[in-house]
Amino acid sequence: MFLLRPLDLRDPGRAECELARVGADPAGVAKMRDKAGFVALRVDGLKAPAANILKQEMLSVGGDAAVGRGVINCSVERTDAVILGTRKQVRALVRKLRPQPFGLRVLAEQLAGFLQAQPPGVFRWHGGQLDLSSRPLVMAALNVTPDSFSDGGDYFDRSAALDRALQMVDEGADLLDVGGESSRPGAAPVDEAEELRRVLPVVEHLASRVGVPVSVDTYKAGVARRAVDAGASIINDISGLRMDPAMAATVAAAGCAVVVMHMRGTPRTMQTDTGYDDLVGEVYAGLAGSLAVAEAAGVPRDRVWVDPGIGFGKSARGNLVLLQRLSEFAGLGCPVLVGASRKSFIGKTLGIDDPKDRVEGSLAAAVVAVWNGARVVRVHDVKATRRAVDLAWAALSAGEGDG
Ligand code: HH2
Repeated sequence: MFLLRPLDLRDPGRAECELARVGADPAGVAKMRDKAGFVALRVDGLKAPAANILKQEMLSVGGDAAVGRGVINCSVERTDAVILGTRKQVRALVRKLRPQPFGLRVLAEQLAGFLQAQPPGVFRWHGGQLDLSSRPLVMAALNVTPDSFSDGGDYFDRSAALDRALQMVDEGADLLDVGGESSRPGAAPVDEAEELRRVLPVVEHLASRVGVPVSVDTYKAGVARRAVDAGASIINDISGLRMDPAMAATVAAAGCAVVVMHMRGTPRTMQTDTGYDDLVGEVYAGLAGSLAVAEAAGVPRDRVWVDPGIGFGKSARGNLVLLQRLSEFAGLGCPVLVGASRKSFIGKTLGIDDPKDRVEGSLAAAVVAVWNGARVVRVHDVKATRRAVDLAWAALSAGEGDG
């Protein structure tokens, strides 16, 4: 009997290490590392002739591509496709597709971009930056509202909000997210004047006194503008730049960073229909649409975080699926933020009604999120989350020593 064991070589660095460990020649290691990483890529809306060429070329390099069955006799005009192969095969495909017609040159460049993409190390905006490479960031939620789903009324009083903010920074928050309107399912909108009255004094106070950036949770361009003037660095827009048509231009003009989150409908309507044909595909397409809005308004992509919007128009099972498949959102090329803390899917899964009693479930969700690529977690229980995600990060980034 031989000692036969599986290896997890999705990470090219780990692949190099394992190939070198059996004594492979360094030149061979460089050639083989891209054979270790398997890639599956979905591409939507190919013309039928393009799909035929894609399939043939992928087969010719030893991989494959799944396309709609009507492609072969051109009984469909367009099809979606799934490209299956190693990184090396996809690299060869890029070379083969570049001279081809039917839009395949564009696809070749997109594939090349995907192969080269590196996770962003530093997140910059006009006047500030955050390091994304040394640990996951903890964004502390500070709800200056009477009715937020888990802490409504706790920090509605200004001095209670300020005390809590300082406490959360002490506990390890990397940024503070101030919100003046609850977005819990069924919540009614708050008018702009009231939202400003709640949020602005807190932002002003914190921006000059805490050493961490302040973000503001709003979908209203008017609130965003005043908040940035008061010292906020990031706008956290749960509508992904869609509810207020002036938001994208406001963010571009302010030079601040922005979180674009996926939500179907509005907080008032979002839980009426939580069914999707392809949940991850639709959330991904929605976020890609938000990125296009940002780009068209002149917001550079490296100033944007994306967020699949846990709890915003999704079923409990849908939220779990989003956590499970979170790594797919890395394809958007922006750092991924996840806000699962205390949400009802945790209550439903574990049978816990009181949102404040959902700490362990929230920590598990934060760890799964970080494990699957989230660089920022938006949470209420800062101290516990800091420890949990730091441990997850330590395990993720542990080197291959003797230990
Ligand atoms: N969740 C909430 C609010 N804002 N922003 C982002 N980017 N991602 C989220 O998941 C997210 C968010 C809901 O939580 P909370 O603010 O605590 O409650 P409420 O909306 O009731 O104030």
